[in-house]
Amino acid sequence: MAKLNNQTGITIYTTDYCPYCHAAKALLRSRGLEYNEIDVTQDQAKRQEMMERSGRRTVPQVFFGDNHIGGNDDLQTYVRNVVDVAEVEKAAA
Ligand SMILES: N[C@@H](CCC(=O)N[C@@H](CS)C(=O)NCC(=O)O)C(=O)O
Repeated sequence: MAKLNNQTGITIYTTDYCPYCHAAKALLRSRGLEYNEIDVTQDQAKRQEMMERSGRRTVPQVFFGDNHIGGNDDLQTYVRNVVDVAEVEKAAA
């Protein structure tokens, strides 16, 4: 499994006043991961782009490169699993 800190080009589609968006961004920041935020609150074209790329209508939607991770709940699970694998590998080394 890929190491989290090797992931590049993180994109997160968000809107204002969205607690799940804030939670997802806080998690990325807590891991030292930079991201490109696309605020679709007033931007219908970008919202359409998000829906086409993800097949979903809710925000946030997170991509690592072109790889669709999902919403905040998916991101939380993904990050936890990657970190767990890294820790297991370290312990086993
Ligand atoms: N389980 C989703 C929940 C996302 C969610 O409900 N987002 C709200 C905004 S905070 C939303 O997009 N609501 C609009 C809708 O449901 O169409 C996640 O973890 O990302």
